Amino acid sequence: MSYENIIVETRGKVGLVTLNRPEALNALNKDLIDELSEALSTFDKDEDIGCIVLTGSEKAFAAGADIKAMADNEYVDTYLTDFLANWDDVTRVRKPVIAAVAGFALGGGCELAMMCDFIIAADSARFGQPEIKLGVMPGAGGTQRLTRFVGKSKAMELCLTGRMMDAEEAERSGLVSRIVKAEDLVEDAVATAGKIAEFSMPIVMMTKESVNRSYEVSLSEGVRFERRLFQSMFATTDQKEGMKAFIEKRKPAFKNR
Ligand code: CO8
Repeated sequence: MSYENIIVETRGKVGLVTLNRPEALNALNKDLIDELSEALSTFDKDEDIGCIVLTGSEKAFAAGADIKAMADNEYVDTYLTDFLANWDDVTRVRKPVIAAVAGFALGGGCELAMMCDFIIAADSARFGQPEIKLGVMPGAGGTQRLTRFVGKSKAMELCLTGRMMDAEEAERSGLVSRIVKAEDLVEDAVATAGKIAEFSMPIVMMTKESVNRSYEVSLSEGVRFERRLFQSMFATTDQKEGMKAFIEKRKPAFKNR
């Protein structure tokens, strides 16, 4: 498939997807989301790819859903077509997806970043859920995921006032894993992804699955789920190799088995 709204590249074992609608600060429309879903699913199935990075431009990761494209939508049509239903396809990707965010990550852009497994922010990054200013509210997980990341008080304030927070506030409140210089963002995210891609793929995927499980179940169920997965890892060749390599003081050669 050829893409018009995203750029898709591979860097070693890393799949890199760059949102590319510069004329609209990467505002998200149906075509872009369809292309993104296709690209992510292709990388997810590709055995040579171990981790994915999703990024935007220096000015904007994404300034939200495309306001011009949805301004005239009618309720019945949005209901019948289940508008936004496939916008969270990124959460169904089984390999890790890192959001590398510079500039604006607003509305659907902030929601898209939060659907990824973790966020690395450039010092220029600005996050917010400004939908309230448009007479709507977040529609792709903003009220839910932001609350889990930063807690009720800050999520409520951000959603009710529409104010933006800068990278430092986002890091302080737990939304982003760390901040890097804007000029180093993509390189840093790709290097981080490359490091993850060197580990055993099934173990990486199970680790992601287990962390994500913590959002869905009680602590005791989550711990039980984790323990069962941990036990199952002793059925893998990579567990044998990883521990043997440690004892023999050498680098492990994982086989993804
Ligand atoms: N939709 C459409 N076009 C946009 C958007 C957008 N969200 N954001 C910016 N643009 C366009 C502008 O209209 C402008 O185009 P033109 O030159 O043709 O007028 C161009 O991008 C550049 O923008 P600005 O001139 O406004 O640039 P500034 O640097 O002055 O301002 C801002 C940057 C502050 C980011 C400003 O553009 C802005 O406030 N944008 C809107 C932000 C917003 O309200 N986002 C929320 C949208 S609603 C939403 O996301 C609902 C979520 C639904 C679920 C999504 C699931 C993933």
